[in-house]
Amino acid sequence: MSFAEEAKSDVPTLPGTHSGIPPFLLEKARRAKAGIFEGRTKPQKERQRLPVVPQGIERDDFLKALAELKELLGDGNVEINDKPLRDGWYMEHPNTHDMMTILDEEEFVASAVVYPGSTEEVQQVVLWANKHRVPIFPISMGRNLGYGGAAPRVRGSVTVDLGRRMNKILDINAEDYTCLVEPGVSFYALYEALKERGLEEHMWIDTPDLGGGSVIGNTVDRGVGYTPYGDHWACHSGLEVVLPTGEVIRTGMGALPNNNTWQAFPYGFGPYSDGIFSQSNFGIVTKMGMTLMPNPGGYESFMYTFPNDDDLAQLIDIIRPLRISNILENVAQVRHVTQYIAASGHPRSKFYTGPGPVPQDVIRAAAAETPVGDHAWAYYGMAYGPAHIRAHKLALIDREFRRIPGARRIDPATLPADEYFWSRDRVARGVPDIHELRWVNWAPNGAHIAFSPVSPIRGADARRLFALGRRLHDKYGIDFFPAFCVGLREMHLIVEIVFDRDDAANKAAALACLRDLVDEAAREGYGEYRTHLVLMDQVAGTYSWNDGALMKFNERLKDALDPNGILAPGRCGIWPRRYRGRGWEMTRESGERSEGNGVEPA
Ligand code: EUG
Repeated sequence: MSFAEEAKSDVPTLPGTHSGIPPFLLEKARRAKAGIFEGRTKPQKERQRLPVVPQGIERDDFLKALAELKELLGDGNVEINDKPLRDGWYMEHPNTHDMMTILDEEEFVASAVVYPGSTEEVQQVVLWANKHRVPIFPISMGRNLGYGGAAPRVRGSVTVDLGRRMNKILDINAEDYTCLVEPGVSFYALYEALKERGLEEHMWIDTPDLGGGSVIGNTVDRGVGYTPYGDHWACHSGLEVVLPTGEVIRTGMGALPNNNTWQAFPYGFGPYSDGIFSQSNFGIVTKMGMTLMPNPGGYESFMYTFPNDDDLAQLIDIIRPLRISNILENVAQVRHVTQYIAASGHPRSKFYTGPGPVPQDVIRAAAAETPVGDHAWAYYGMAYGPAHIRAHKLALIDREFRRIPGARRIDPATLPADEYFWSRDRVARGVPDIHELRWVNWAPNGAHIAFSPVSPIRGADARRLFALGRRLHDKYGIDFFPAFCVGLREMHLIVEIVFDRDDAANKAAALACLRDLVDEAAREGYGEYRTHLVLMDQVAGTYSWNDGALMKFNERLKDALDPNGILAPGRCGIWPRRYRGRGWEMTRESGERSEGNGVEPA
């Protein structure tokens, strides 16, 4: 397909394509696609000597091993990655590389992709990888965008695309409010399934800002959504996991044959094993249970704006007691006006063509022209329950928020249908959306990568992180998009850096800025809750208490569970024995090279 054909082809939909858009979002997705391809100039590069062979195996042996894999799973279920790397876009994303790469696109690149169709076939792939000492990298949907997408950490890994053939909703239990899903079930697909069964008024899902991700993938990476069930990991119950040596386990009650509580009681008996399968490389999750939320009997979004950057600290201190006592009930977002303007979907060049970050007076003038009006911060929240219960909570919130001079409650009735507020409204009641994609158009060939530190819900901390982010973004000439996602007793600050992935200088500045952000934040006691492939070693290195005791423990687990080091080596900074001490870690000093110097011979 040529670039022009790709731009013109229609957006794939559910249920025909497991990773497709639900029909109710199709028009919106078409417009998003048109906008993205309008701003795209990046050419496709010629490729050399394919497939990329992972270190530790000779080219001929590798090709023979791939032929054997085809015998095992069928010719059509193994694809060599020997075509030009096509970036696509959110709804038609590649499974071969990071479509938003901050390095050369050939760094985090797969040699081949395999499509298992069952847990047994995942076991076969794992046994094959052990036999040939080939690194494999499992993905569910591959939409972990901003954190590496579908890309493997080790160049030439074989991507195990679980989602393409393992995308069934195995159960929706309308009495217990639970479901059981396979890796290829997106938030879009789960929502559609509830609608199909006429259950969407009865029970809600919890969706991230964008709904195209895998429920399993997002949850095991400890992603966040915006209803009271926003902590996805806390809301899961029960895993089925293929271990790196090929055995299958079920965790929690799943270990009891004929049990009837796998999705209802997450712990079972004995050590709670699930934790080691989140943000790790200790197993491949092939099934997961998830709790669903009962319809609370009403809901009501609200939005407040605050006029000054400096209002942040007071606002966060007001939020803390309200959030901990559950007057503020959901994972809300406190967003800076710069990101609000970017979410208009217009490129940055519409507002400013000079060097460095867009000046704040330009941003503020643009905000003044919007239906929301001029502001520095906006709080997007939702109250749940019947009207009289909401009224009680909303009155308390109103009284508290108005202590900030210049605070304004925005009347939703004044906002047009395509205003960003309504996207937050849908997401906070579990209706997945695609609106959030708009700010990616801020840069031509727009890509994004996140800095995501955790902080207490305290004004002084918010102020410190905001100042740190602003200073380092200014240093590198980058626009600063902070959004605080407020959990129960902590908040995730999400800073997405938007860059032109065809502009080497822009990418280098973004990466240098991120490395400074991680280091300086760690010095002040802030650590990331999740990170991109390129930053995993650095972030893991900040969790260094007691001479790196936690990483030593993780390495012991890794070596015990995966003695040949085949499963996602390097993921979350955990390197198997075969790779250690050979320069595989990526740091500021290692520059942009993702590979080390060989692996220990088999
Ligand atoms: C977002 C939220 C995240 C994250 C990355 C991006 C949304 C940006 C709360 O977690 O990790 C608008």
